[in-house]
Amino acid sequence: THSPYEPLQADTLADRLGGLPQMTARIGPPAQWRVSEIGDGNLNLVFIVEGAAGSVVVKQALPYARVVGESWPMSLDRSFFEQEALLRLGRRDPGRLPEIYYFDRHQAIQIMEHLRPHVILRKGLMAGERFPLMAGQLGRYLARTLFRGSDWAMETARRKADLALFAGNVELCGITEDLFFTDPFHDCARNSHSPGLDSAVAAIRADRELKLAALELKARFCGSAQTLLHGDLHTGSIMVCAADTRIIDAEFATYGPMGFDIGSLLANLWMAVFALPGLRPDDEAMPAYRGWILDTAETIWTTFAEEFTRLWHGERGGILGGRELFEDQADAIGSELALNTMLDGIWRDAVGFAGIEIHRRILGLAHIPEFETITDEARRAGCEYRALMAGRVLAVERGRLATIGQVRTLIARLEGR
Ligand code: SR1
Ligand code: MG
Repeated sequence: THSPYEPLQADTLADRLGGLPQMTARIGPPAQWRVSEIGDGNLNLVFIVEGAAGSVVVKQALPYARVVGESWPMSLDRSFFEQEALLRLGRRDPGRLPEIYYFDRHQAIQIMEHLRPHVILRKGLMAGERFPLMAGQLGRYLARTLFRGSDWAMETARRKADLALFAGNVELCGITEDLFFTDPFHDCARNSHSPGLDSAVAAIRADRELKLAALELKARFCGSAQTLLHGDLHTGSIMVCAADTRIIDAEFATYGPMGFDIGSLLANLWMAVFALPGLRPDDEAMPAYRGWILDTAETIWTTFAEEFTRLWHGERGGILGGRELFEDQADAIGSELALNTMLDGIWRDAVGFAGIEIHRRILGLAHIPEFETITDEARRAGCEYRALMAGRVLAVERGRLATIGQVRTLIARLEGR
């Protein structure tokens, strides 16, 4: 028997969790706990609990979408899928996720490592901070989790069981299907946009090529179960400091195409660049910082490709192992052709998904603070407009943008540089 689900509150948390050895062993007796609610995401409650001996983070799913309110009920099961995903992603790239100390499925409560001195990457970028090791760590994280969760690495029984398990995360997967690929491209009640974008929005809704690209990419997202994705890998799902990078918030985990996680992350870095002239119009350091963000995006992709190549040569052994076809006959060219075809496809998908992520963050339900906090409306609409134009090219011309250098040139052209 379980006590009925109840949301935690700062002033009830010590009573509710004070009996757990997983808490007291780490942070000391509940009488000395200080609790603050710090959640600013779209879905969950997040508390920092500090005690005499240390601190932890407590995350609890709400039975509705926090960003909208109780009118949008949302299953608590997402926290079970998040747990299952964190376990797998953590095994595939050890040390890159927070340590989980305790999970209560019925109350949808996770207790985890309090990452310090990390900050949310999105906030770090808005504050102009640099993180020298982050790009390499993220590139390797992407290659290891995406490769090791795929048919290139997993054997049949395990892979099919996982596929069936994560098929259960249907509600959150459905949210991604709608919020990314459909809502932004029609007049949906959940959408909003800056007033200065009215005519751009009308043009987007009449843009058949763009809507076809969104539909093709939606079909790719729904129909390609290449690997276990994080499923929401934007810069708010990454915590970072000078030495370390961690991935959090995996409740949108689903099987999908590898390029989805990569494209979501790159899009958020590119949007950070488009927002800079609005966020810091008079800052002389802005051009150099812009260059650092673009370099970071580039290093993430090149590190991903290098690490993916290393894993391909060293760890291929799953359903699609392919060694019988090439290496037994010493056909190195065949093997390299297969690898390059794979990397080309991942890149093309990533570019397309990045374009869609940009559109949904400016036109859909879930906006981002980089743009939202630009107080001058005209300036804000200008930044968003340039980002939308880039997003359109990324989505529609994803087959023609062969390198990340070409994306950099595109961004510079749209910014008038
Ligand atoms: C109703 S959920 C809206 C968005 O918030 C999450 O962080 C995901 O990005 C989702 O699309
Ligand atoms: Mg999140």
